[in-house]
Amino acid sequence: MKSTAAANANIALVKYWGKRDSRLILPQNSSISMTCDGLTTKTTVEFSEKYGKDTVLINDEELVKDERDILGHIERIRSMAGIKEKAKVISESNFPVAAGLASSASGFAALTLAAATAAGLKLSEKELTILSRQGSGSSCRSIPEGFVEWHKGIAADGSDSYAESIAGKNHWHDFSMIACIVSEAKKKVSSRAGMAQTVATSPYYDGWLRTVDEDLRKIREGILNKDFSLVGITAEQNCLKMHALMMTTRPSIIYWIPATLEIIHHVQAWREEGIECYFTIDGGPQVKVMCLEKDEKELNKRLLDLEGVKKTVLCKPGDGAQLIGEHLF
Ligand code: 2P0
Repeated sequence: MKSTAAANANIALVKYWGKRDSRLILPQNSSISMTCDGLTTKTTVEFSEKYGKDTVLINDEELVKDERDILGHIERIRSMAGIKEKAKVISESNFPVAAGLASSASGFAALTLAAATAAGLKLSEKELTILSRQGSGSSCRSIPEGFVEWHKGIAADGSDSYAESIAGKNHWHDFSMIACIVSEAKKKVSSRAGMAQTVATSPYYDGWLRTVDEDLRKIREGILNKDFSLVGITAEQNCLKMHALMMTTRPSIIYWIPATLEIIHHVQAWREEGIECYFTIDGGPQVKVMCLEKDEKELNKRLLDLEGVKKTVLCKPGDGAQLIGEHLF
């Protein structure tokens, strides 16, 4: 009753921002992301009678304040499997947690696969995405490989709200994403709270919903045809629309710091100079720069030369969640 899984974070090209059901975690709109090979979480789960309670260790820190309801997710899996044993969970990520680099996505995806397997459940990839979604929405997109669409679904029970790969990890190796870390501080407003506040108060939320299907269509077409300009322009615009929602929410949510804006301005200037690149930003200050492989080295060097950039991680379309043989305990 012990299993270990590895899952990569995913970065959305069309963002998930807003729920229609917060208990089942059902989104208002579909979203598309890339599963990123450089941002990985490994998680070992063991269910055993020898444990008197559930314990969770994330990056060497014991879970005290369970803000993401990780214990609720373990209980969900335990009750699906019909077992009683308590769990020991150890999880390690190779990138900063809780600063807007999709750590909850890779974390919940790895936890879901490891815990479901340790509990004896035999689930298809689609079933795993539905289960992981109930822990944290965007984590369902970290189960499949490469470029992934999370279909919002229409059923009230969430049975058709799942994620699937629309192009595998080898489909477009030329596509690169440079994740720039500009701050390792924990964010002040969680995505969960931020998106609820947005749906309730941003005057532009209707506009987001009216235009998101067009963004999804363009991103799908761009990925399938490997049309970098179409993907880049659409993803950057979609990111700016999401941040405009955040900024116009009451109270306003501004995740950007000066270094975020510094990168935005440089990306635009480099593009004018002829190096094609685009940015996207999630619920935090970090910026992910999209480019083609031929420009990756030069752009990475330029990004590292900027004062506010502490570190970069180069990402390619990566593997979906997988079981691995090496346990963390
Ligand atoms: C995304 N984000 O599509 C968007 C863009 C952040 C900005 O999905 O409440 O941690 O657990 O479903 O998945 C972050 O939201 O929220 C997120 P819950 P989650 O990647």
